[in-house]
Amino acid sequence: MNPLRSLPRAATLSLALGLSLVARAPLEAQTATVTASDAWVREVPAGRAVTGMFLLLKNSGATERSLVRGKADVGDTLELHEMKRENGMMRMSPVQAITVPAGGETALRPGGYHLMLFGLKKPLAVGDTVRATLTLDDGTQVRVVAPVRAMGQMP
Ligand SMILES: [Cu+2]
Repeated sequence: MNPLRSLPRAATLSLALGLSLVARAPLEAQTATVTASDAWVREVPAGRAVTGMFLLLKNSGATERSLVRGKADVGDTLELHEMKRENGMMRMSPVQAITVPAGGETALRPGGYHLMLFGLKKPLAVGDTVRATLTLDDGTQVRVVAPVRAMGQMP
């Protein structure tokens, strides 16, 4: 092989590879290391426009990730909440992020972290399904399909 001819070819090839890597970056960002499972939403009686969503977040990656926001198809707003005991009372408050440790998991469940759905367009009954999209701090998104469960039912 003539090295004088193959050199520019190699340069062209690596340029092409470089370009395709750049072009593919948004797709690779979609291969999130965080997945959601066991998702469910608490049943909402008529006259109430707020409910909670619960799920398990697992991080298979080597980097800690944080859930920073989300959106659900049934309501106007989705907030990240935390429920804590304060002076003997259970209080809930919004949090900026819910972290999922590298190689670990974070449970969102009644009495702890949860997602709060506000501005529900209609009551949610057992058998209904809620779809949500959660966004992580690296921009990746996790899609969630959550069945509605009865009020008192805990997983
Ligand atoms: Cu809440």
